[in-house]
Formats: sequence, C-alpha cells, structure tokens
Amino acid sequence: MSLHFYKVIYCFLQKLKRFMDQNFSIILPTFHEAKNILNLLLRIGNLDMGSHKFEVIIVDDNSNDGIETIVSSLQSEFSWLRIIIRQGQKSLSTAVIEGIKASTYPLCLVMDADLSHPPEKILELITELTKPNIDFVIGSRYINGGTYDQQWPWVRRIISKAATKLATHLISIPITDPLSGFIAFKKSLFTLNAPLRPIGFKIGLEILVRSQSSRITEVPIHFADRKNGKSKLRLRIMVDYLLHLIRLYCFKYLSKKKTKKILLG
Ligand SMILES: Nc1nc2c(ncn2[C@@H]2O[C@H](COP(=O)(O)OP(=O)(O)OP(=O)(O)O)[C@@H](O)[C@H]2O)c(=O)[nH]1
Ligand SMILES: [Mg+2]
Repeated sequence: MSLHFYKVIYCFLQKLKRFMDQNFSIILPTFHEAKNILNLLLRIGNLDMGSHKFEVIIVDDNSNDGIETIVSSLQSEFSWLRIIIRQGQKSLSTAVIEGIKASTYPLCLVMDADLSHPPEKILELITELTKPNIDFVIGSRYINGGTYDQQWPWVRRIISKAATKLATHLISIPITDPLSGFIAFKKSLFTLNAPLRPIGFKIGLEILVRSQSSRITEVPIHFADRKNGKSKLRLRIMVDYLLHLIRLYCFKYLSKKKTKKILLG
C-alpha cells in the first residue's frame, strides 16, 4: 500500500482522537441532596452539549433519602446518567476520586449538587479545557465577572477569604478561587505526579497542588447559596481543611524526610 494511504489513515485517526478527547464525565458528589438533584439533572438534560459526548456520575454516600429512586426514574430518558452508592464511607474528596476512577471519558468536571454551581456554565468550562495548554479550569466566584450571593454571615466570609488566601501560595500562578468546587480537568492530570491524599472537602486544590500544573484558567460564575438541604460546613470541616493545608505545604516546600518528621512526630 502506498505511503499516501498510510498518511490518510494516520490523519483520520488523529482527527478521531481529537474528537474523542472532547468527551467528558460530570461527577456529582451527593450527601442528602434528594431535594436538589431532580432540578439539577433536568437543567443538565436541557443543555446543548454540541458535539461532545458526556455522562453524569452521581456518587452518593448512602444518603438513604430517595435519590436512587429519583435517578432510576430518569435513566430511561437520560441514558447518560449513572449512580454509585457507597456504603460505609463518607467523604466528599474520596467520593469524587471514586467518580473519576469510574468515568469513561478523558475530561472530568466536578460540581456541587446543591445548585450552587450553574450547570449552564458546564460547556464554557469544557470549551476552555479543550484549548491548547490548559489542563485545569476553575469556575470562579472571585475573578472579574464572577459573583456570589451576599447572604453569608460576616464570620463565614472572613473564613472563606482567609482559607482562599492560605491556598493561593500553593499554586504556581495567581488564581483567585483555588477552593472552588466547580472544576474541570484532564483526567491525565490525575495520574501525572504524586498520588492524591486528600483530607476533607478540597479535592480541586489537592489535584492542583499534587499535579504541579500551571496550565490553569478561570471562568467567572455566579455562586448561589443553597436553597434546600443542610450545609455540611462544620468545625470538623475547617479542622480537616487546616490539616489538608499542612500536608500540601509540606508536599510543596519540604523534603519527604522533614515531612515525615512533622506529620508523624
Ligand atoms: N458523596 C459525598 N458527597 C458529599 C459529602 N459531603 C458533601 N457532599 C456533597 O458535596 C457537595 C458540596 O457540599 P456542601 O454541603 O454543599 O458544602 P459547601 O458547598 O461547602 O457548603 P454549603 O453550600 O453552604 O452547604 C454537595 O453536592 C454535597 O452533597 C460526603 O461526605 N460524601
Ligand atoms: Mg454547597
């Protein structure tokens, strides 16, 4: 067969690969979100995803609130919808990791299921992610054009700002919202460098720091306060966050030997 034939096949396969590389998995970690999930899935179902193939993977930590029934009633209409119910585990970060591991496509997007993150921005995050030299996209409250509901008590606002400030030094380029839970990234990042060892809620920060990527961009979003269900933000979550930060600062700035000394005494 002629060289020309091989060239044509090669170009065709390259194009096919690029096309397939645009498909994405949406991971929704849930705990007691039955009151929000229908609304969120209907909004996702209404989106025009263009040529992208996608799936939605809900990872629920055995909430026992009827979410399974809601999801199975939708599955005949929404063939892209899957649910994983975890028994005996409860952690947002490990739920997200489980969702990523179960995902089919090369791009992953993670968002809260409490309607704080607008699903109408999903395609914008994915479009940014498919640009050359971008590995990680953040749906950002604090970048120009980003907004958030103003109903937080001042204590929560101060905690949020301080937590954000502490995290920015861990990332190699200036980022306004490194703690956002609305993120999209290439799955290849996940296995690139050090293994993930998250504590608590901030899985996006964990992936950003451990992968040491600087190919990051932000997309402005409106962050809405949750209308239904209870917040899981408790003192325990804040303590977990501080422990997580110490672990990440050690990873970034100290040798393995010194880190062991600090963490194990
Ligand atoms: N699977 C799983 N999902 C969780 C867990 N904790 C929280 N989530 C989900 O993670 C997302 C973010 O949690 P939220 O409780 O909204 O936390 P937050 O956004 O920091 O705080 P509020 O919006 O004020 O409640 C939501 O979709 C939760 O249902 C958990 O332990 N396991
Ligand atoms: Mg929330």
